[in-house]
Amino acid sequence: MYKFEPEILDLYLVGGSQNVAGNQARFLEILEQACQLGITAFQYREKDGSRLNEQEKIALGQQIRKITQQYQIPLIVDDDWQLAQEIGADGLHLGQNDTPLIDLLPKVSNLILGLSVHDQQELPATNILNQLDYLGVGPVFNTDSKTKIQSPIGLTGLKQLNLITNKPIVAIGGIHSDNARAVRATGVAGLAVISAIFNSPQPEQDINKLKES
Ligand code: 3NM
Repeated sequence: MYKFEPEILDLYLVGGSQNVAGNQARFLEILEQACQLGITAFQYREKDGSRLNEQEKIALGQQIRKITQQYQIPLIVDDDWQLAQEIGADGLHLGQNDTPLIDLLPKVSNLILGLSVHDQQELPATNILNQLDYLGVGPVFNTDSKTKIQSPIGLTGLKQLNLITNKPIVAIGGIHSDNARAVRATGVAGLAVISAIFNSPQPEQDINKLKES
């Protein structure tokens, strides 16, 4: 079990079987390669077109857990606190429309906790904010990886949000090796990506570029 450190946000990979057209073997292969090449956290996000049922999610989650444990990478589960506990994950990431954190707190107090925020209006009240370890902020740019996406906040919006909160921020949405440096220049703690790694024809090169940005 990991204690939260902002450094784990540095290069935060997000994904689920839907990001590789349901090919679980390919998914695990890319995850393992990314762990070897130095991602600093992984978020298991089975959503947006996922075809897995609960049992299949648990089975895939257990395989993910083995890989992340082997490489000592913190594993965070999106949205589903029961899945997070079932597979022994290190953290839980919640969206604005997921179960309210106030109701969940007693069940997830052992986990690293993150919340997705689009703009200042979505920042939670201080009593909730105090329970969170980090914020996921986006989409910074346009992205095809998420349905029901809000309008991009751009680098200016990201920088502003980073200035008004003291929580570490991981930026997300349309981040690739060619714009990573500009995103880091806003002062955020790290970058979260799906397609930049899962859809990359040259993952090794792209992961190195994302890390060095
Ligand atoms: N959340 P890609 S954007 C999962 O804005 C997710 O909260 C977002 O995928 C948010 O790196 C997004 O391929 C998709 O653009 C990120």
